[in-house]
Amino acid sequence: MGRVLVPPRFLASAMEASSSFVACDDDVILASSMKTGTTWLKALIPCIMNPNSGGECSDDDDDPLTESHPNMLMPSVEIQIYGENSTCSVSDMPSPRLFRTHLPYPTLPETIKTSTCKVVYITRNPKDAFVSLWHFLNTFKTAEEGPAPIDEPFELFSNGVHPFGPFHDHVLGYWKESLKRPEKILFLKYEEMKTDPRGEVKKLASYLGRPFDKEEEVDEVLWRCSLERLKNLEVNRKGFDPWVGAPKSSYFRLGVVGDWKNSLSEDKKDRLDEITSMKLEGSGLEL
Ligand code: PAP
Repeated sequence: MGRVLVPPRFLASAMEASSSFVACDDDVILASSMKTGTTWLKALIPCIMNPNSGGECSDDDDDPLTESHPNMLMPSVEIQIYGENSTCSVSDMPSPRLFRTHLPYPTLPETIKTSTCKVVYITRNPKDAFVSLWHFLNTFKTAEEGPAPIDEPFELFSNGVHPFGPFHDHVLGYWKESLKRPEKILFLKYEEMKTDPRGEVKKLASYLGRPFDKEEEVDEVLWRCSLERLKNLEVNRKGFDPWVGAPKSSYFRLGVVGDWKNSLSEDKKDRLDEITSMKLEGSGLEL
């Protein structure tokens, strides 16, 4: 897998997924680098694709989000499907199947690229993605240990040592492909979703071939998938993700654009901004 860094315990399953997963034409694949707002999409996409179960105007009883953490609704190809404790069988999944992946574009299973399945990519300002990751990693620390100092993870992130490959390379891989094949990859930014959630969710639904008929449906889906609602659902408040071992609640934190300001020094901000402008130069992408 080239120089892509995969957490050691997921290396075998990531390689297996990369070489063995066979996509169907009507699959939807959600791709992202870590901590870019994927969980919002893990809720939105199932809601849009299955409007009769928790989508438009149905009550909480029919809403899969009240029963399952969003990680369950869009299982990860490299961790949940091919991982050691896999409980998901791809062949039993009803169509259209919904998956997510953190694999970088070059290592995506070939049939994801060659079939007509749709890929939704979400990204975010690297400073916010890094700070979100740091908070997430701290949820593995005990109260006695306290949060890890930010310097070391910052050095690693800045040097491209990041789960599933350097952040900027990950984004650029999908960005370049989305320019070549906009019908294949919908490229979304977390900041734009926060600024114009209605517009972005309508764009997402149209791309998925499930445009909304009524404005009320958009409101309903946005409410069902809102951070405030998901954070407070019983199913997301207690227990641990069985694959990664993280508290289920750790996928829902602040959701604020620019939260990096509360954790990064001016020096760190300048360093990451410099790396970002150097990496993205000439790509037409701004983060
Ligand atoms: P993952 O890579 O482990 O799947 P991911 O969901 O991409 O994580 O990132 C988590 C971020 O999305 C958190 O951001 P924060 O740390 O800056 O707060 C989390 O709060 C945010 N998030 C999760 N669910 C939602 C949602 N429904 N709406 C908006 N933001 C959300």
